[in-house]
Amino acid sequence: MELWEVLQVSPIYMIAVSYFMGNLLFVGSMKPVCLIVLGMAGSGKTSFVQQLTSKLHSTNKPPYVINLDPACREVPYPVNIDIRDTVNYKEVMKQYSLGPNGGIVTSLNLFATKFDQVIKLVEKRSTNTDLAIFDTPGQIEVFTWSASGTIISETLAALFPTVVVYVIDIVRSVSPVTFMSNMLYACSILYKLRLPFIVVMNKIDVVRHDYAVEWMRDFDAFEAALSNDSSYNANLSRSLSLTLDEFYKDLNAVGFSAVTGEGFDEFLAAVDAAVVEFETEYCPEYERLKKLQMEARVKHKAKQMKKFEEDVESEAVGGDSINPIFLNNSNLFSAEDERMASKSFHEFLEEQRKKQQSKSNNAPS
Ligand SMILES: Nc1nc2c(ncn2[C@@H]2O[C@H](COP(=O)(O)OP(=O)(O)OP(=O)(O)O)[C@@H](O)[C@H]2O)c(=O)[nH]1
Ligand SMILES: [Mg+2]
Repeated sequence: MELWEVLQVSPIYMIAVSYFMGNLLFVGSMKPVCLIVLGMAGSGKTSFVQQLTSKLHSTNKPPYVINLDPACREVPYPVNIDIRDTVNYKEVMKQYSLGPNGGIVTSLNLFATKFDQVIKLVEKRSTNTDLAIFDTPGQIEVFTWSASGTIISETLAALFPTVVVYVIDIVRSVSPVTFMSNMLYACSILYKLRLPFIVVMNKIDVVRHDYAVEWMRDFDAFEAALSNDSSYNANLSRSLSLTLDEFYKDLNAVGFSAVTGEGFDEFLAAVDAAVVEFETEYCPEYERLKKLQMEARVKHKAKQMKKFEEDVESEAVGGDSINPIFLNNSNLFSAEDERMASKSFHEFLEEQRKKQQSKSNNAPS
């Protein structure tokens, strides 16, 4: 049965479940660690997932792998959940008259409405898998700046230890300006998602990543690399490098080759450290934010209740000027009865008077 058939639930149900899930506490590290693999187009995300999966299979710890790229031609690793089984990317483009990027965003949005089912499937594997790996589309902004990306990352982080793996192409980053652009993007994602972050410097079989590590540790080295370049971009990179100092300080970066598998052990060590960071820093922060959100909600409710009470009160006070009108006529039926009764009495008197008069007129003189 295809996942699309399994996932026949309404978006409202999904939102309700997500809300419920979001209110659950992450309990211990018995659950698989979720790795969200992000990176610029062609940086080697899919190859990285492939290498990681093959290594983990060979150590008898097969991961649970989810492909979130609806537009990829083929998936070169054994995939457990494939977005392409759920959403027909080409059909989405056709039916919604979208281009390739819009098609990817919409496909991911459609898939996000079914994400509670993915969570259930990952949870089912909790006992026999340590890692759940999410391969994402090449158009990085599709995941990082879309509603679906936020739903997916926040839902995962509410339930599992979740780590962002940012893959950079170390071959294409030898230019300091390109390196800086890549790092700025990484920094923006870190501050947006606020999850433990590992930078994977991929393709070290072609170019060693030592130069990048040096640039991150030593501003003078980066400055020296830029010395021959006086363009606007170079000047901007120079100033930004100082700004990114704080970001570089605690950054977990490992060299990796998705072709040879070099860097696998260092990467696993980095994941272990990231999980500790998740438990010690992210979870308390998540709880703090949740508490703040709850407090804000309670305050908002109290404010609304007060406003409601004030409205009711002002209606009652304002009613004083109106009430006398209504009070005089409060019982319209009895008032009318009284009026009718008094009218009949007058009539009665009038009749009596007339009778008396006619009697006296008829009386013999
Ligand atoms: N030499 C070398 N080539 C690599 C490595 N990783 C990936 N590649 C090559 O880089 C190209 C892009 O790799 P992919 O894995 O498709 O990259 P991706 O980030 O998934 O690409 P998109 O999903 O399109 O964004 C392919 O030709 C890979 O063979 C690596 O570690 N070393
Ligand atoms: Mg890919």
